[in-house]
Amino acid sequence: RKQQGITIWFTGLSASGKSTIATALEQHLLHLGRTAYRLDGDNVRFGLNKDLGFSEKDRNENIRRIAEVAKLFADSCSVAITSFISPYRADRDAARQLHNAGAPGMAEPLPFVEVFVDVPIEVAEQRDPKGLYKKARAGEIKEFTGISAPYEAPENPEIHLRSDQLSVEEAVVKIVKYLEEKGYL
Ligand code: GGZ
Repeated sequence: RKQQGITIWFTGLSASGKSTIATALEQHLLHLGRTAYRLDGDNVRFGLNKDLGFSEKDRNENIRRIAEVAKLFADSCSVAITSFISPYRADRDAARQLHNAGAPGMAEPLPFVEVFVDVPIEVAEQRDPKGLYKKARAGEIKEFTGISAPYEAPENPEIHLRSDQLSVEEAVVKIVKYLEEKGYL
């Protein structure tokens, strides 16, 4: 049976734990024998999207391109795992719509699973692994999500993780269970 491709779309604040959980999920899927590929700031913002910054317009374009790339991976039967703040609901909904429309010439939509990595801003700010919240508070970084730029929380994500109340392993198990129940794995 040909495996079905799928996009797993993480969203959440800086330092919410998106990348940690996404990396652990990718490892888990690879061990299961699935082809999985993670798109994140390190492999997208320094390459394909190196012309983009953090204005609202640039973030819209960042997410639009990432959605297109994720769809291509999903269309190739891979599990595309995206790990970006993706703060605007409309951008995430457009990514979902793109997957719902399916591949060109294909009737089937590509499954799209939105994973909200939810932590209170106070927790993210306390973690501050790169000192970015501190810089944002000091006005050294403009338009920083949660401080001086908006984060529009998902209203109806497929999966809602309180990452400060779950271990990374528990978060992965929750996602994998959902994927199994849906018959995506
Ligand atoms: C938010 C910023 C900003 C501003 C730099 N706002 O914790 P990080 O460092 O590793 O993750 C953040 C990353 C956000 O990039 P995304 O492509 O995920 O953002 S979006 O989806 O909104 O386009 C943070 C760093 O880049 N960073 N400046 N102003 N995060």
